[in-house]
Amino acid sequence: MVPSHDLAARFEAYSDWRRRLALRVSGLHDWLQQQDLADAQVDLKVQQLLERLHEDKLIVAFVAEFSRGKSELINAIFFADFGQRLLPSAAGRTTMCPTELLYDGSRPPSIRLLPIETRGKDATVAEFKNYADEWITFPLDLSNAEKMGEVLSRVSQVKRVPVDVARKYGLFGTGEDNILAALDHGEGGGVDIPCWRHAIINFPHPLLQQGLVILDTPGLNAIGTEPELTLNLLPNAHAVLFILSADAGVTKTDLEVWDQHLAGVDPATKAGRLVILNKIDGLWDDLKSEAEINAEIARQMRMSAQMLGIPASQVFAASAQKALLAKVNGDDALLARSRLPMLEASLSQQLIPAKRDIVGAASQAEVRALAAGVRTILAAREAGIAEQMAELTALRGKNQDVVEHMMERVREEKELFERGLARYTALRNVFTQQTNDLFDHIGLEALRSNASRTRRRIEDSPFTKGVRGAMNDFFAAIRGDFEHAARQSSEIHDMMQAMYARFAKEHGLETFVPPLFSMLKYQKEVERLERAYNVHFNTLWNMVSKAKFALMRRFFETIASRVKHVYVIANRDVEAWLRAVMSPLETQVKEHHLQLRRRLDSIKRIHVASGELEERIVELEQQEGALRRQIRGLGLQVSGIDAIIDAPDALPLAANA
Ligand SMILES: Nc1nc2c(ncn2[C@@H]2O[C@H](COP(=O)(O)OP(=O)(O)OP(=O)(O)O)[C@@H](O)[C@H]2O)c(=O)[nH]1
Ligand SMILES: [Mg+2]
Repeated sequence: MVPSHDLAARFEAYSDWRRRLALRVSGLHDWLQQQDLADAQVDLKVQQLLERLHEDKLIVAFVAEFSRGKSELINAIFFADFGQRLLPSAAGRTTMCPTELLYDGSRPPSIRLLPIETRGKDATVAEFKNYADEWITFPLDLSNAEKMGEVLSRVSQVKRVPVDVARKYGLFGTGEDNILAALDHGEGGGVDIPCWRHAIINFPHPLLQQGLVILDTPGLNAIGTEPELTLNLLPNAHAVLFILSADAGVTKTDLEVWDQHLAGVDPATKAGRLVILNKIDGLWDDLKSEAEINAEIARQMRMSAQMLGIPASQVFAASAQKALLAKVNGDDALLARSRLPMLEASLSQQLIPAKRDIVGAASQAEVRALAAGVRTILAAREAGIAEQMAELTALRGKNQDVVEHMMERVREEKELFERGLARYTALRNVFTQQTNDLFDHIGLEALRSNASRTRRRIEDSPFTKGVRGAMNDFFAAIRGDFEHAARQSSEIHDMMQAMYARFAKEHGLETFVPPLFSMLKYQKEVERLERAYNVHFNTLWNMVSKAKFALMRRFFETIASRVKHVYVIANRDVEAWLRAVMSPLETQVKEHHLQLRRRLDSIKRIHVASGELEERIVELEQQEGALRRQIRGLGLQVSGIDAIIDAPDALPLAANA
């Protein structure tokens, strides 16, 4: 299976680039270890960076009303090399639950299914992902295409249940009588509901192996009732493809799906939102000229852009079905006519370079920070050697008295510094107190109690006003906590800055300006969630009546779990920042102390045997040379990494065309 088309080629080039970058970063780490310059902090940072490069994911989601051809389009874009239809695609409602396609090498090829009954519990799909026993797993036999198709068709499974049960799971509300009517089997026979709430297909396709994640979503029947999709899965996707069908145009329900899932999306993240007018083969008419057909397709594309309120450049036409057929049969003329290659080219051009830039800039910043830390140590060592050298050179031809006097001076300096260490210890205590206070506000414990307070209030007063009030207070408390944390972190910053200045002035340590910490990113993310909540609250509220309570709870749980995610990241970042602010001082203090001891030692030795002086000077010169080589070596390592990050894509020619 050699992916031959543009998107696959670009994606492969991107993965290759990540691999080369990771190799270079490992190279830097090896070098630091050889040079005895890697401490636990460096090891940890490198390991985290490598993990991130390795696990980097690119998520592409497909959203539409049912039967627009989402699953077929996925088959055509990503899985044609497989020579068959991988995902079930058929008339009527086919995909019944959100389906992720990915590859996790630590598991065998399989499909994992989360039973619909889990909707009766509070936890979100993201949380259920941590509990393997909640899922039902079926292995995939890669050598048997037919059997595999059968297993994958489980995403279409439905079962008949009484209407009440469907409502209990929050699947249908009174506003959705039209859907109920369509699914109702009459005579008290109940309705068909999806068997599964979520599916994860673990499949070793080359693109998935490289970190691509595809999200196929079901049409109208389940959409809108799983808040997770709108609040979590879709905002996290790097690209969302919205599919229309040329035989239906933009219908009322298309607009509903669009409004609910794509219209409210942050303009900042709107990049990577494409609209596809599918099934254009329906317009192919042997009695019309190619020009007439193209004019009709162009007209429909313009209209769709207008109705959805997006630039025409973001609308594409395609025939997923013909594209799949063309790829399987190697029919280039049909493939061109299906227009899929144009869509793929645009998707990869919008998606992959942007992703590469983000990953490149983040990696570069981390490597630079790492190198800066090492450079500080090397610079301190260099300064120490220079000082010793000056001291010893001054001793040339001097008598014992002078040496003694010199020794006394260094000894005094050392004692003074050791007294200064008491201040350092006191500072550490204040630092710990302030850090604790910071985590009291933005730690997970704070969030947990805020969430359970809100949960109780929603239960006590499950009416619009009560729920709204509880939710508003929930967000207000979070805002307050982040504001407090922002003030606290800036206090820590100022205190540390003063301390660095003082150590620099009194003991000649390297001046270091600790970086500032900004909470803005997390505050913005929480604001985004609050906006999403405001947008969806009314829709949800009006849509459901009997199932309102179950749905509201799940809605809240989804939001709470997104907020928790923000907290987890904020906590991780704050911890890294605190280390970055404190550890240079620790290192400097340790190094400086060591220097003083070394200086004292070498003068002591010279005091005992004056012949040692010249030998000691030569030794220092050698050390200085070695240090300079290390500094140069570090520079070379870093520029090797920069070269990979800044290099243009090494794409095969065909893919560049
Ligand atoms: N003529 C034509 N039919 C298509 C095309 N793409 C998909 N179809 C057909 O449309 C029907 C629905 O396709 P699916 O891929 O199942 O659509 P979906 O959007 O995944 O639908 P749900 O899973 O139900 O939400 C199937 O019968 C496909 O064969 C196309 O480009 N041209
Ligand atoms: Mg489908």
